[in-house]
Amino acid sequence: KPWKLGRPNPGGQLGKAVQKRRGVEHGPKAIRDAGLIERLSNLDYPVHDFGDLSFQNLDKDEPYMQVPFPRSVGRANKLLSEAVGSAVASGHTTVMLGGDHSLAIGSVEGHARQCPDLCLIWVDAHADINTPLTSPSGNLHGQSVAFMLKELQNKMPELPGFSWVKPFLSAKDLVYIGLRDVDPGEYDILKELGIQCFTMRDIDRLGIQRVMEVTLDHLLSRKQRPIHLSFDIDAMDPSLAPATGTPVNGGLTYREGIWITEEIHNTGLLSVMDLVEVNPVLGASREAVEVTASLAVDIIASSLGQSRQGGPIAQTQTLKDD
Ligand code: 5AB
Ligand code: MN
Ligand code: MN
Ligand code: MN
Repeated sequence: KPWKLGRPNPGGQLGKAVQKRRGVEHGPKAIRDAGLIERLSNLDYPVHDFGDLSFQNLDKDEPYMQVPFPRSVGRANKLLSEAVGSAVASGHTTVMLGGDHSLAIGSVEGHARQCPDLCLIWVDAHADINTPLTSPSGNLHGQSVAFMLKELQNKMPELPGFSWVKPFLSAKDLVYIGLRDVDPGEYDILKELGIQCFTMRDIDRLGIQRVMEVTLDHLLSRKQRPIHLSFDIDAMDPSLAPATGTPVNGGLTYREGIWITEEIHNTGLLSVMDLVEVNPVLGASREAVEVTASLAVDIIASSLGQSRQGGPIAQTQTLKDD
């Protein structure tokens, strides 16, 4: 199966509240410069790079409540939704590079239009499930999941620019991995909806192998269906991924990150993945940017079948079973 790569980027337009965080729109270039296409080509699949989508900042895009530039971000996500939808429709496993995590709204929505029964694995230090009413910052990259969930429909105000997004995902079809910085309003939503969450504490307690076993069982035991993996690089420990906007100490180790992606690959059901929040402007040095981008390449390659054991992972497991 060939892959399509899209690389959209509404990061820089998120306005005053996050102006110091500018630069996330350069994430895709950093990931490409770290050798993504070559690495995926080594996996023996045809790779199609569809280049960047280009997004415009709309004039007179006044904040709605605290949310800056809602119309521009809404429009960018609509374009992205269409791009991801058509890549999926033509049978490709699709990788979306960000940019900030608000892009998951378009990416998952476009995927869900083609695959209404998809499930979502959200790997992140943050839950990104604030509504515009609970958000402490107003920032849309902390609200993406709230736009998707059917159960939150009556808690979401009509945000200008987002009228095209109708909630499409049930709380039971979502699992979080890596959480360690959850806002009070988010905590209430996660509890009320009974969403399956594996915080860093759960990973310490259970081990990553068990976490993935329960995750995949929760999502796939009733039926096999397409997986959307939304991977925020800040899920990884800041020592491994320093060039990102909202680093939080005590994140995933390199091996935990790779284990998660190998297990997802092994299902054979990965359909779309997002890799977001690499911000080259925030790296303290060139080296900091390079390690972050090269980690992103490792995570994507592992999700798409790069093995630590030589051959394809699934094949090596068969050998072991013999
Ligand atoms: B990210 C915070 N919860 O809503 C908020 O990086 C941070 O996509 C959100 O996970 C972080 O502003 C968003 C405080
Ligand atoms: Mn995120
Ligand atoms: Mn995050
Ligand atoms: Mn962010």
